[in-house]
Amino acid sequence: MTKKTTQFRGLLHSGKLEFLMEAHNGLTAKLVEEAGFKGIWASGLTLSAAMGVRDNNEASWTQVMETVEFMSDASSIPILLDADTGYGNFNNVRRLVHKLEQRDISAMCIEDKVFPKTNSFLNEKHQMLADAEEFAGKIKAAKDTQQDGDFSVIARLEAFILGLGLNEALDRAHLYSSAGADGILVHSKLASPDQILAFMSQWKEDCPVLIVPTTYYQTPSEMFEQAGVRIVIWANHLLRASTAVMQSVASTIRQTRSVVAIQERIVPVKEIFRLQNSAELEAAELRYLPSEKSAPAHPVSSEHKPPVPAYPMSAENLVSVNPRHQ
Ligand code: SPV
Ligand code: MG
Repeated sequence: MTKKTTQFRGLLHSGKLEFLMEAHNGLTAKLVEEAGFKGIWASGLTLSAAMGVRDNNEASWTQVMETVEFMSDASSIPILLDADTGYGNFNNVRRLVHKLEQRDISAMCIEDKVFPKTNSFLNEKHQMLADAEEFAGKIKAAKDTQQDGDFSVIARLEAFILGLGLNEALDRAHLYSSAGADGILVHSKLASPDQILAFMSQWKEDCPVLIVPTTYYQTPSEMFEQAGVRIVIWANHLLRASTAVMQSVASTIRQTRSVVAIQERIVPVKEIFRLQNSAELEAAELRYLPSEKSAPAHPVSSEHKPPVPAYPMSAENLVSVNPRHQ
């Protein structure tokens, strides 16, 4: 099996347009992989939203790390972590890279803003750009720290987000690329792809460009491909999709005092068991738990017997009830 870091590097340099899909926990990481995507964007926005906090570094970096570890365990495709500003200065970035490598996270993206960051789509007044040299130092520190040559460090340009022009964006991109960045994420919050296309027309370096077309989503992907973009990131769509469904389902159940109306719209419990790979545990139980033959010689007294369920357990709701596991 190709290392995840090598898989991610393969996406950066495949020579065609590739796509990353957002995930924010182990379950969504698995769904992204099952949908056929070749990589995952661990979005700061959706990780924090799923934790019930704001995208302002309210979740600590170790809390983020814990979640991406679940995501990595639940999937076999590479993860690009949206690591905000790197959670501090170059020294925090060094420790971050060390910890990401331990958790088999293939790549991280850091943005040239000041900690604590504010989501790029929120109030422009609260966005503060980092000093370019200081940010380049973080990139260098990350590249010097990584042990796996294929771990990737993506530098994210926030110049357009702050209303600065193409020259500022290009100057910074050249600086970050010469500091060792493996890719440049150009962010824009316009409804049109104009800033991205203008950047691409001037970008001649052999350093792949990534984009996040959340606001200019109507642009056909072919246009990005023709412009030379290497990776498109669908940054928040699973969280937004599930939020819409959860709001509607919760409200219907509350209003009808029943789940009948939504039963057909939700997955059966056995689908959740499949996603959790419960079958593997069943097989492991047969292998590792004592067999029926080696059960205790003295029968268990009736007062210790498990209670008989008061309702019929349908196969729809339960994979099995294994008495040896009770
Ligand atoms: C994220 O998904 O957290 C991003 C992209 O950083 S954005 O929300 O557009 O800033
Ligand atoms: Mg983010």
